[in-house]
Amino acid sequence: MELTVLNEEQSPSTEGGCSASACGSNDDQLAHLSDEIKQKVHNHPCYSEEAHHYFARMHVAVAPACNIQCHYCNRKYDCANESRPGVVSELLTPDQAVKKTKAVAANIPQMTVLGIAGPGDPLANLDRTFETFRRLSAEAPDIKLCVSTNGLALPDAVEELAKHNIDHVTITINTVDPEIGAKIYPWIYWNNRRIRGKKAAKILIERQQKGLEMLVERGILVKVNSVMIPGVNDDHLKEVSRIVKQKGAFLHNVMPLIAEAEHGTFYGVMGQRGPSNEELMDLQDACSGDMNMMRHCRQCRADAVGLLGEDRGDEFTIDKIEAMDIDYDAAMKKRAVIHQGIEEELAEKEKRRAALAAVKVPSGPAVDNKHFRPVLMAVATSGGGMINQHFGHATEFLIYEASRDGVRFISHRKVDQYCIGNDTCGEKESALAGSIRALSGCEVVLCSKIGFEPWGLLEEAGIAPNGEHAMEPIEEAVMDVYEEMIKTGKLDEAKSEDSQMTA
Ligand code: CLF
Ligand code: SF4
Repeated sequence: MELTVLNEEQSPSTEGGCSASACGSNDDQLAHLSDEIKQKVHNHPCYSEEAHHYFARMHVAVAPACNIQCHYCNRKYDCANESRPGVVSELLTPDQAVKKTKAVAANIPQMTVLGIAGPGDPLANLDRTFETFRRLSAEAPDIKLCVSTNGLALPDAVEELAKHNIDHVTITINTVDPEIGAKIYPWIYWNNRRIRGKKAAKILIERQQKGLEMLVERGILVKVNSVMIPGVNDDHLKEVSRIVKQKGAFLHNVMPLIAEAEHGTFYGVMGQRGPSNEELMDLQDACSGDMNMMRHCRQCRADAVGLLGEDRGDEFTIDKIEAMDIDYDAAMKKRAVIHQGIEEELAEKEKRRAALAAVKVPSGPAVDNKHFRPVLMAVATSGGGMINQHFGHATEFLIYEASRDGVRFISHRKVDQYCIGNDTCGEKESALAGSIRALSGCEVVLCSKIGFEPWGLLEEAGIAPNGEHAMEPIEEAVMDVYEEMIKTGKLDEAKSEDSQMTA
């Protein structure tokens, strides 16, 4: 079937707790989907949390103009609906974009998705966006095409999107209430007029909802992005989640507002704050009863290249691409072999996971009927679903929660890399202190290796460094450590300390 509204079989469990799919967990995340939808998402790094460890995406910045104004955006920078604010991307012509896509696909065979996400709104730049898509769907048919939009021009573009086999569309929907919308969007440019206030927000909301319905009718997968703006739309986003799920959206990505005065945005200058890690996590949990949540978004640049969280854009500047001679037919053959290898690895991983799940961990007379609190663990990884990165080389940590129900992916936290060689750990004190602060709430950090100095500082901060699971699959290692904590009574102790504190 084409995707319409998720039916009972497909939809994530809503029976309280934390269903695998609803939480973006690794636990057989795709199992509840039809084969056709699995085919669409299994190698899309944004639509599948599992896939983002293995498959890469790239963006081409072909779309400079925008048709609305968001209070968290400064037009000098990329569209903040998908991108981290304050970032400027290299603008390309459609021809350069096609060359760049083929060059990246040939050199990074794990790249499966080409997205257009700015630097303005792709659908406010219809000619440039569709020329790029038209050419790529003909010349590079093994690449999935993806687009992200504010939705204002979407209803008029749906037919053309469907024609080019664009299976993945993101709409940024921050509200379904014009009162709230007027606090986020000062104006829209619509039918050759600038419209302001509630009237503008009402039109934008109607166009977004209509676009969503039209895409779903045509079987196109829709991801909804929402920027969480404390005090403006945070309480309202659960309602947004409910409505877009009801209309058939596949995934909801609640992103934190990033507002800094130096970005020159209205919110930045006015001192509007973004949410804390905890506030974001709580809202994602609250929304997850209603739909699949994305928790691994990295708010990429409009010219990002590589695995989510890494940026290899410097290897593919226009000068460098012009000097490359790409035989795309040969590249497609090589890509197919590599993709097949990854699929086989994923199938193996799935089997191991099923075997692990069958042995309900941990169990036995010593632990049965006892409550053990969940534990957050940070993981340093450079991809492949493995613990394979030195603590000091990490620019981000993936955060997992281990509990007796299993392991679930929670979020990622960015840090400054402080170690540039094996002997330099600890030299840049402030970056190290920043990393430790970023890991607050975590009790363990798993990495392939760690220096003496950070080891001591982490321990002082109450975070246990662990290098014993180097080169092991993440979820298995996280569960092993959790089991060990139970066996050695660490969770008992913490529990009794907690109860003493509350007594
Ligand atoms: Fe790009 Fe967006 Fe397509 Fe992904 S990104 S257009 S859906 S291919 Fe992904 Fe980047 Fe988050 Fe976007 S991590 S910002 S959600
Ligand atoms: Fe900026 Fe994107 Fe909003 Fe346009 S849609 S104003 S580019 S954040």
